Amino acid sequence: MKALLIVDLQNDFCQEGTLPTPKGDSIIPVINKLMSEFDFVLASKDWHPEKTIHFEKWPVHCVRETLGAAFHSALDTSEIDQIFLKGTGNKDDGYSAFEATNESLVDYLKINKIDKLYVTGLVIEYCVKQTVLDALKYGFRTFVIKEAVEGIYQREEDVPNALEEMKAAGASIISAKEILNEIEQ
Ligand code: VGL
Ligand code: ZN
Repeated sequence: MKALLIVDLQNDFCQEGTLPTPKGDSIIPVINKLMSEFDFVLASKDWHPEKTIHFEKWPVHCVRETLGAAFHSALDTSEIDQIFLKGTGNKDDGYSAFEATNESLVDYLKINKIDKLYVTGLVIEYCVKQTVLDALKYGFRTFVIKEAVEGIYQREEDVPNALEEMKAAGASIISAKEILNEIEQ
């Protein structure tokens, strides 16, 4: 089985958010188009309490139940099978979707016989990267869809470095076009 995982496509990481990715909104139509090609569509949310040590490192973002933590309104949420909430404690960062506390991502993947995980979303240097590295550690075949991930670009080289690190760990960096063609054939 194949799953599309959408990491943290929440208002605060989109262009108008408090921790914005300059081009984050541009990946949403690509993700919407990809959804119907997968057996499962999964999404993570950064879901912080109001007070957390995480906000000593970052501007306040994705406080649970606030508009900033909601999915961007352009994202088609009707296809999402399960949401994984992470960063829920007041002492953890919770970058990886595998650290979700409402539901275990690794158990969900195993129970549903998902062996291929296609990762999309925000932000590539942190949550996308940590999720991909964890997926590889657990032994899933892991793909990163290059037109469907974006970064905050604290430094220009951070995004290419993150891609390289994921690739070196065993991830396949693929194009959305390949998936759409591959499945249409
Ligand atoms: C993220 C920084 C802080 C992310 C979350 O979703 O990548 N980055 N919290
Ligand atoms: Zn966060």
